[in-house]
Amino acid sequence: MDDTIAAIATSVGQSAIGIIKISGPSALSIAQKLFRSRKNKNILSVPSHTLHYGFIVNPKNGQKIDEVLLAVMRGPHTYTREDVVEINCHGGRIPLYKTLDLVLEAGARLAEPGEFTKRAFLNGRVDLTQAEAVIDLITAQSEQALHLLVNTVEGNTFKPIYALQKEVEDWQARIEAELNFPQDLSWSFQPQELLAHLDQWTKLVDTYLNSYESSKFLIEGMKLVIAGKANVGKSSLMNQILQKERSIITSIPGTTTDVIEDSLYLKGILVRIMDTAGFGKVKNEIEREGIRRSQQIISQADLILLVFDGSQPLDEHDLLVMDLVRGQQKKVLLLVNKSDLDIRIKTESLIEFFGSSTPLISVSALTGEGICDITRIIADRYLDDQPANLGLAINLRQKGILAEIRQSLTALGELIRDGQPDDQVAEEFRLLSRLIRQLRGDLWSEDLIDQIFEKFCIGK
Ligand SMILES: Nc1nc2c(ncn2[C@@H]2O[C@H](COP(=O)(O)OP(=O)(O)OP(=O)(O)O)[C@@H](O)[C@H]2O)c(=O)[nH]1
Ligand SMILES: [Mg+2]
Repeated sequence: MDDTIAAIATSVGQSAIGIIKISGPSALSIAQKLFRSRKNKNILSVPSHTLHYGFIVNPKNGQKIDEVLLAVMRGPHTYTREDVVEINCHGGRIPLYKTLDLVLEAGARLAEPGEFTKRAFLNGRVDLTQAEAVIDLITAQSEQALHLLVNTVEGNTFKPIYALQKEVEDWQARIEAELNFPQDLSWSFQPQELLAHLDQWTKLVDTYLNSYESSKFLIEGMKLVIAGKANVGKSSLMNQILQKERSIITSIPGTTTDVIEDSLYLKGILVRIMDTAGFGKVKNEIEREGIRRSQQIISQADLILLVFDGSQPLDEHDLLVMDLVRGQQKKVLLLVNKSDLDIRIKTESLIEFFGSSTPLISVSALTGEGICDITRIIADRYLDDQPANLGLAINLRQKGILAEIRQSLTALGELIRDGQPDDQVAEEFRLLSRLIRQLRGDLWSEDLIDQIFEKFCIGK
């Protein structure tokens, strides 16, 4: 980290301004080489956190490149804790890239994706969960997600878990002391006391784990896939839900050959809805590829709307999709379409196949009957407000570690109930405290850090 990095921090197109960010020990001296202040100020000696008007000038030939405002911020009170200069250029491709070129020629290195935030982490300004929340904040898909993530960026979301670490370490010390001086074959404290703590800790961790899915929807949106046999009315339902003519509908089976995507907001959450090619007798290469794509999209769904034609008994193609969907172990909403016609499907066999907790709605894409029920059930059953109310947003990495913490707590409970003070209990406590440190990023590996930060955009 002894080199100086630079990147364009805003998206490049046509905009009022565009910002080039420079961070590192030479940030100020690089700026000094390129910047001509109107009042002939020396950037190396201006006070920190000040803004200066002037021009970026090519030092080789004195040519003016752009009219800019230059922000000078000396470490450690900066995003990276290093010296930072931000050049506010005009927001076109040419002024931005030309200025960046000069910055690089003057001694900076082009930053990797996420490298500014990585430095903020490595320099101890933020912990890993805060850094991760920065990525999610940039891509967040709902206003609720924004509130949750700002909370994490500020460092509040995991405070209760970090507080738990202190308690865990106190107990660990106490237990290790007992093992070092075993006067007795039983604990010097009441096991009930520790069990009560374990219970409390488990409840806390469960609150986080239970928030994972809904907070994921808030941050990334929900992927809703409409699947089923050919000609059952998938595209008609897609259009009804969206209230627009998005997919092509015909009476010919195999009309939809590719995945058609659109989106809508339910409870302020982005729902990405995907219409797929129906399963049936494959007549050509196009349909075969369509079905392959349907299978692929089904495997990525958060919720599958599985559509049947209510006017026909189930046939082998329905069964094929049913098997495929059940095998995925995904959330499913069963839609029996064409309720305006005579119903010949046996809905009992569907319920038997998917279990009675899987919701089933009778709908008609032709008359619009039941369409409101689809969106209501999705909103009520799958998009709950819990994480927003609790202020919790957790990502997949954090969920993985929290699940391990949960397991470790269960294992500890069992060991304590078994009674004897032994080394295993101490070992489990050590594991617990290690896991919490991993969560916060006190323990990390190069690979993990690379994996996390490469998801960032350049300039962040
Ligand atoms: N009576 C009636 N007909 C419907 C209903 N929904 C769809 N249809 C008709 O069923 C046929 C197929 O509809 P689509 O929406 O194209 O069906 P699909 O499942 O997308 O078909 P593929 O794309 O071929 O897999 C069309 O003729 C629709 O008009 C309904 O609720 N009632
Ligand atoms: Mg279709």
